[in-house]
Amino acid sequence: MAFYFTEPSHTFGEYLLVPGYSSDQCVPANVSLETPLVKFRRGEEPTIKMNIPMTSAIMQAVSNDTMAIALAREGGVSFIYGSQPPEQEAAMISRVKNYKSGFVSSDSNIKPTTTLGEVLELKDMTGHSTMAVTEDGTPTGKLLGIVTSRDYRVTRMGMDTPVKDFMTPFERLIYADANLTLPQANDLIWEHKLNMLPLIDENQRLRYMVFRKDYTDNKENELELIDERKRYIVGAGINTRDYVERVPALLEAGADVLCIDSSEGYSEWQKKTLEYIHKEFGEDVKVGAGNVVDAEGFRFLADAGADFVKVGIGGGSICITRETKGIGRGQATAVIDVCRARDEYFREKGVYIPVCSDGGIVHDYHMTLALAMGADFMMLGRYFSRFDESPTDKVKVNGTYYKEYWGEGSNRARNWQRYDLGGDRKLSFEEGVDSYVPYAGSLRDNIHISLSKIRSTMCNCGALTLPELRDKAKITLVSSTSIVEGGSHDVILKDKFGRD
Ligand code: RVP
Repeated sequence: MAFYFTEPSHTFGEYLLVPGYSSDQCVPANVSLETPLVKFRRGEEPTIKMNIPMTSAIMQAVSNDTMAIALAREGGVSFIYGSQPPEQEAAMISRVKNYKSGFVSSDSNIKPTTTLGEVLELKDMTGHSTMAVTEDGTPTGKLLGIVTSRDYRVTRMGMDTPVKDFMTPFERLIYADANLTLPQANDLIWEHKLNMLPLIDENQRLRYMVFRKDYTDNKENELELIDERKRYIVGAGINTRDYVERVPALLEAGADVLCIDSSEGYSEWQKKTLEYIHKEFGEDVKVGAGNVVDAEGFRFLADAGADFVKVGIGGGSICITRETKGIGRGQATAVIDVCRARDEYFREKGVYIPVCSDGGIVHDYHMTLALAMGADFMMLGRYFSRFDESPTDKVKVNGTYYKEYWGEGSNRARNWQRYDLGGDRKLSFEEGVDSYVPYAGSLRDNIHISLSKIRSTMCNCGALTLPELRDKAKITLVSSTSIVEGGSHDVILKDKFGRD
């Protein structure tokens, strides 16, 4: 006879936190959101920790190198999507690892023969008025001069005037060596009252530009997540099919952590993948696995060597797995069950395997609930897809901006490796949709608001760290009537007033 769980499947929206005692030390500024990313033994420290409990989803519409840099800057980790050829994924990893904060590659490049008319066109297109003049017009060509909007007067000069007649030539430029550190570059900018400092190599080839206007951005972010060589930490998605070829390429490019990306992870495929990687590349290569939704699935992946375990089936905003296949579990119930299994495993074996709650976060308070229920960190797709840094197009519909967001199991992504069970090597049916989400602006602005809500709620619960939140949280299920009570009710909102 089938096994029946005694408890129904619940999701985050069905729970609330009940406040606990807050001392006068319980203020948001004292809250730490530090959390382990990979497993560690009792009494030891994990080799990778995050400063905020957020990772971005292994999805085409979410995690590329731009997202990874922006998120690492705030203290979290992106997992670059694996549904692309290994060399392309490795190139994204390598761009993150080689990124130098504050050092910008030139995006407006001209030659001495470029005309004023072409300069103006380029300025309209990029929105940037500072342009590097290189011998061959490439971003890394020999630097011959700089053009800014102070170098020309549109009303007095012919549109066919060549750049070489009005640029500031190399001999009159203040420039510096590409090996300069950011603080040194900023000092030069201040000393010489420059708007931009070009950095060149020993052959006078342009490497980077450092802008005065970026100064406040360039100051170190105290939560940024960097390795021992001060490079941003980045993760990479892999699958259970081409790991023999993909994993070495990603490691070579500098990936700090890998994660097997699968809609259902309680399988021999995952065990084989984990075993192969750890045997071939050693235990120092960290690999997360999943997704599972119960204690049994967790135990299986823990024994197979997973460095963290990802939880969630069918809860993703773009996911239709539950509708198409009838498998899954309410995200809150799944997190609670798996976290209990993680704690048991820790008591028994002395090994702590972090749990990631993946998918289904709609409101910021869902994040706090996931953490209170035991998740060490979250993986978010829809949340990050709305920001400037996601790789998708921003579109305007009826005066409102949206970003595109599609599932890995949609016909658009066709990530069959994520869903394949050893069958036809193709996506036999869709498990995801193609959609729009409201555009929300920059990652930094949004993340700061979400994190300040988490810190504030933690203070209400009397917790200054995530382990303390798990210990102290008092959580209640809510009735459907009290959910209505939770929003504004029995008033007419002013922005609706007077409309039909
Ligand atoms: P959400 O944050 O609710 O948008 O969910 C993102 C998660 O949904 C991903 O991390 C992944 O686990 C899952 N996903 C991605 N594609 C699909 C699909 O096409 N069904 N699901």
